[in-house]
Parts: sequence; structure tokens; C-alpha cells
Amino acid sequence: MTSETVFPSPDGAPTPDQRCTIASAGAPALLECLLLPLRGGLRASIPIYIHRRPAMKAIIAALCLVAFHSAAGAAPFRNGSFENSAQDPGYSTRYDEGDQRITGWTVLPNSIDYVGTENSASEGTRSIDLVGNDSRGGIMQSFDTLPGARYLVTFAVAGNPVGPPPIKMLEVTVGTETSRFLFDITGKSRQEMGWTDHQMTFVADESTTTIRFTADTTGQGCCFGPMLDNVRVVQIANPASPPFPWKYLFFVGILLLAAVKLFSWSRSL
Ligand SMILES: [Ca+2]
Repeated sequence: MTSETVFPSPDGAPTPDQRCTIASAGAPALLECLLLPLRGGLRASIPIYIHRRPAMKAIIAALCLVAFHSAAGAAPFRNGSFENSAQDPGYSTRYDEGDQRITGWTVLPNSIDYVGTENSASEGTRSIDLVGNDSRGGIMQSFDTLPGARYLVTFAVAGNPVGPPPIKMLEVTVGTETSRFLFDITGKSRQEMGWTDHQMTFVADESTTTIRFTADTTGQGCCFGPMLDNVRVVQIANPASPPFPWKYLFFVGILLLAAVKLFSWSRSL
């Protein structure tokens, strides 16, 4: 990886065409680089070397963190049918805790089976057996939500008919809501899975919400769990009243403070 950082030389002021290429100089240096045109515009005739000013670096770093935090978010809910991944599961592939090859999803302890041709899916050709090799497993996704809004989650449940236990139990946690769902595999087969839609609602408390699907068959004959497919999340009601944007008010305040500091600092030179 290349790293080239070009700042104003000690005997020359920054110029509009000053080249600035950074690959690994770090966030504070990158921000300095991005601010070069601004500094040049403010005091084109005065050498300005922010990299020699720890206080200014601290202010800029704080601005950077606040800006990134404000802009940060998870993402819209995605890949609820598990059809997109970095690897074709084939018949069935075991994924351990922390695996993120299924787009948008992270595997929870201990493992899951990413099912392809082993069993028919509810939608498409792929689904999840929430119990992998260790009698317990799960999968989670974080996604953008509007605080105060109500959402409806719909998902298809079945049970892996290949083995015990006969009654599969699925636990779903989203926001502060937790529900359990049972599925009896009696009479079901790999071709006739008996997929059944279930629903639950939740009100988002934050701008990001996490949904978790987990299962535990410990002591019940091991490793054939409830199966999951075709998860859908839709907003069904707006917030009762818009939440006051404290976060953005704080961000504006930091910007004003930084502008005052920058103005005072530039006048002192
Ligand atoms: Ca699917």
C-alpha cells in the first residue's frame, strides 16, 4: 500500500492545486488533506500548518468522529430469503459463529447450516437450519429503523425433517420483543417442508435495530433444528410524534464552536 502525504512546506503557503494523496496516513491527516482548499481560501497568503497545532487536530478529529457517527447506520434490511451469499451452499454448508458470508447476516453461537438442495425452501432455493453442529445456533442482522415507528416482521418457519427433535423451537428477538414459535415435523419431508408464515411487530427505539433468530436443541437428540426463510420487515406506522433531533443539535453546536475557534485561530496568525 502506498502512502504519500503532501502538506504545505515550512516556507510556502498551501496552494489550490496542492496535491494530496493519502493511503494510510490516518484519519486526522486525511481530514487535514481534505481541508487544504478551505484553508487556502481563508488565508491564501498565510502559511497554515494545522499539523503543528495539537488543539486544532483534536477539534478536527472530534468533528470527524461526530460527522461519521451521524452518518453511520446499518443498512436497510436485506437478503431476507438468504439467496445472496459469498458461497453457494450446495447441499448444505455449516457456518460457525461470526461468519458473514450470507449477505447481511452474522452467525451467532455456535453454528448454523446454510441449506441449499438438502431441503426445499420457502422462497427461492436457499434457507437456514438454525442448529448447526453444536445443538445451538442462530443468525442476526442489524438494519436501519425510524425511532418510534412500528414494524411488522414476517418470516417462514419449518423444521429440518432429517432428524430429532420432532418439535422444533425457534426464538425471535427484535428490539425489545421476544417470541417463541414451535414447529412439528411429523409428516413432513424434505420436499414437503410445510413452511408456515409467522409474524410479530415491534416499535423501534433506535435508528438501528437488530433481529435475532436462535434455536437450542440441547438434550433433545442434537442437531436438526428449526428452519428459517423469507424474512420480511416493513414499516406499518409512523412515530406518534417526531423525536427531537438532539443528536443533530449537538452536531450543529460542535460545528459552530469549531467555526469560532477556526476563525479566532486564523486571525491570530
Ligand atoms: Ca430462500
